[in-house]
Amino acid sequence: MQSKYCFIAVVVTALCLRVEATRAGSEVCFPPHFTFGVATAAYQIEGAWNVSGKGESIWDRYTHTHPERIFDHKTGDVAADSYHKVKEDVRLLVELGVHHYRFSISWPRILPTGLSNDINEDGIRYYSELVDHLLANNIVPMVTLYHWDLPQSLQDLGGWTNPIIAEYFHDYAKVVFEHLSDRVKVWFTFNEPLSFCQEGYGGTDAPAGNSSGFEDYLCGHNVLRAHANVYRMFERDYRHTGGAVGIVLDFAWMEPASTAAEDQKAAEIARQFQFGWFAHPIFSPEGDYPPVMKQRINEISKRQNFPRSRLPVFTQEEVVSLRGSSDFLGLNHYTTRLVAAGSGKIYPQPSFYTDMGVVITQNPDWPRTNSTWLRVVPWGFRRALNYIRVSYNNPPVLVTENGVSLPRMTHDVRRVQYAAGYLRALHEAMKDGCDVRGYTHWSLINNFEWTRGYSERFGLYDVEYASASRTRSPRLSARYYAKLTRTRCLPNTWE
Ligand code: GBH
Repeated sequence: MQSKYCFIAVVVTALCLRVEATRAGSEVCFPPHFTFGVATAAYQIEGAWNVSGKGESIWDRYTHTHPERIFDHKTGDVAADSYHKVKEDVRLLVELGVHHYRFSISWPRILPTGLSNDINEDGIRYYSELVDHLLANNIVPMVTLYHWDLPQSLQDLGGWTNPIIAEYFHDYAKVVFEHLSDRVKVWFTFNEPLSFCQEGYGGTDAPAGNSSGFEDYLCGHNVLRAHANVYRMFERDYRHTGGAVGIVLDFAWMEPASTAAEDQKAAEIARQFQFGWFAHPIFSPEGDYPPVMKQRINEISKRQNFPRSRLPVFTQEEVVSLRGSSDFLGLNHYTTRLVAAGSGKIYPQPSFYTDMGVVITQNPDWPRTNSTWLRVVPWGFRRALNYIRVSYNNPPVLVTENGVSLPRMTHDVRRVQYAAGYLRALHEAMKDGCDVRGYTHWSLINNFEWTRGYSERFGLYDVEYASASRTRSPRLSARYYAKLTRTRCLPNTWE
């Protein structure tokens, strides 16, 4: 009799332990100092494009002069009107319980002509108040100095293709540090140089240089020089404020299309062209551009009858100054691509894609979203993070953007699933040994998605663009994210 009860007790205990174990096993929790936040960018949310002394940016000019290039002929003239709704936006951040907020400063709002001899005090006031509101609510401000809205007057001088811009960017950064470095401790120089150099100077984003394989490399070169200038200036004059400076790079994982050796090699070439272009000069021990990039562009330039490589060359001094010029890596990651070996055909016309010489696709079986370029592939995130760990000696990484666009809806279950899937992959990468310090969801609110206008919606909060007050309302994903920020564990349910 006794042994029978004993047996039952053992079974019950075993079952209980098992339930406990599965619960513990399914719990995905992040360390106590892991920081959760959301991100936005000035031109995408602020509006007030010509208010209180702000100068014209290249995106103002582009949307006004080329409405046909923007979905539905939209502009960021008013956008989500965040210039007038700072307090309300901070209230949303408080509701989300985020630990940090990543936003960008509009260069022409602070320096209307782009040059530091003429400072627009109202621009300083706007960002200074935003920082104060954040700090008053225990939210760490993280500031991007450049998220694509170059002062038009500097574009008139050639923008990022003119080497002088490295000095003007330095002067602009100094003005910002001078006014905000007492309160802002986390800085990013650039958001996604790959995107704005390649699509802005090599393609059809503003300023639409449309000169792939030429102006995109000039842009990248000057952006890197500008980054190093600012990092070294900060190190010298502002390190005592206790702040840190990094750069934000975008990295879609490049998966070989097959196990064939040529496809494996092609994928690595793609990683070097799309990520190494900016990561190698800063994060590799050798510095400078990736060897494969230098070699391919040099060779193809020669075959196209150019007297020298279309990829500019750094001086030894620049190589040294760039090497190690980032306290951490800001990583924007959304999706994964498949890479196969290319035909090797070389056209007389320069092109970034011919230089890279591979074929990039996506697997049609991967779930689609509302952005043609974005398919849901969480495992690619883990691979990208591990690639960074192995290639660049495990730098501290802050995920500065990750998110998904969906049709307009309040009950956005798929956004919750996207975030949960990518955060699980991130958690796995941390178990692999990747030094990831935080995660930032793109985006707080629906915003102006560049040439896609308002047709792609990434917000945890919806914005009613048809109303003058641009009413914000939380989606299911906002409620989910609020649970996550409070516990630092992935919620098991989203209701
Ligand atoms: C981020 O870039 C931006 O930093 C942010 O401003 C933006 O709002 C967010 O994405 C969401 O779009 O030629 O069709 O393949 C993400 C990276 C976006 C760069 C899409 C490449 C490819 C367009 N990329 N782009 S396509």
